[in-house]
Amino acid sequence: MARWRGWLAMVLVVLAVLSVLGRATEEGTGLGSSERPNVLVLLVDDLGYGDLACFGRENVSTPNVDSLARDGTKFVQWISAASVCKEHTIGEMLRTVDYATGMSGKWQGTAEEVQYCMIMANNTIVEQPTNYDNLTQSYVHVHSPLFSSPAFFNVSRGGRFGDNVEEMDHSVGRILNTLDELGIANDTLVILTSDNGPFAEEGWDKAGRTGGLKGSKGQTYEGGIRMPGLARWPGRIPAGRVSNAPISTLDIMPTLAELTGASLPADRLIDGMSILNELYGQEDPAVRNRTMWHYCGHNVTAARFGRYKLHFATPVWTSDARPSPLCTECCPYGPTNFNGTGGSLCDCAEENLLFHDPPLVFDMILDMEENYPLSAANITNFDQLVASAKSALAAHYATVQPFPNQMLSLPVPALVPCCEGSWVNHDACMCQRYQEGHVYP
Ligand SMILES: [Ca+2]
Repeated sequence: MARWRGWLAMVLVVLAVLSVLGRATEEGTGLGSSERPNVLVLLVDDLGYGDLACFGRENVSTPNVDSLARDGTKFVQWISAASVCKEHTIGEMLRTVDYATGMSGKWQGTAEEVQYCMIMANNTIVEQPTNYDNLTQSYVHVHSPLFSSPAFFNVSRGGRFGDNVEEMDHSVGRILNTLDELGIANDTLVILTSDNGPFAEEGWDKAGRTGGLKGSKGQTYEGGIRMPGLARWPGRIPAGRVSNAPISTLDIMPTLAELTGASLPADRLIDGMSILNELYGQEDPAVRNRTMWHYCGHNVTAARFGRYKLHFATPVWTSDARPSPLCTECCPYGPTNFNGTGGSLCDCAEENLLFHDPPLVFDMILDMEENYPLSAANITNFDQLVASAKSALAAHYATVQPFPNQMLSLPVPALVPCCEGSWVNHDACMCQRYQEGHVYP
């Protein structure tokens, strides 16, 4: 069978991927007997570190995702690129080495911005606004507003969020089953992770869980940035292994570049690094001793230095003194927002941050909950560690330039994706034109 070599990124697990996979397999790309794998990246939206059974959640059932841990490697220190969502350009890179690439995902607005929501097939909007009633499986999971299809409504023991996680897991199962049916499971690297931690300010019933990690979405405490990380490539990635190497979602691109022979973009600095050795089960000192910068807005508020993590600034949590608080370690700013609706994340404005000099330092091997700040009394190299971090941060800042945040200026009609024409004419931004089997540009 002609082997399909492709990369798929999904903002959410979505069944439309399956038809892309099937077509691509039939057509093939004619790359001969290369060892390069198919690549499937599953990026779940707002799934917390503690939301999968294989990461310790007891009141949801996730057998399909758990199979990735059983048949592949589970990374317990997989760090998101940011504490809120972001974008990828991996598909463009892999096209340069003859991969057929595709993406299924979503552009999501709030409930009040429903027309911003759309379904895309490759670069084509095929439905706008999204009709949630028509979504058979898992498209919008596990992000609020937590729609469930009837088969998954009220089935989990983890509430509405648990229902969403189980429906997402079901979709992952269908994708993995299709890889089996097509006979390409052994030739396919599957990576599953999340983009950021739980949206705690939406309340306990709507948000995921961090598995005991501090903080949540929007924060550079581990609860906002540490994600479940799973990678499976039968015969290549060790099965049943648990890795505590510090991995970044930003590593996916350089890793795939090394794996496929693609060239990384040369016009910019690449923050990630290849983790191929770690995927193959070999400890890589460069990965283990790495530096990672954790941004909040335009500023680095925390950094990973090998096994240590330093906080230069932490959010000032808003206290909610009610007997049943909406959330803890969170920022639903002001008493008027303690009405059960939540909505605000901790932001990065100076007045809402507490600055630390020397920084708070935690040992991420011994204290991943970030409860016990270290000092010179605990570790002999404390002063040297802090000095090195400050020096490295200054060098890092010298390589970046502030860029206007386009999200703050939305909605700008020219920037809002629209079925036909421009957002200036809202009526033009409505369509339902998905056809099964059609290849969209
Ligand atoms: Ca997200």
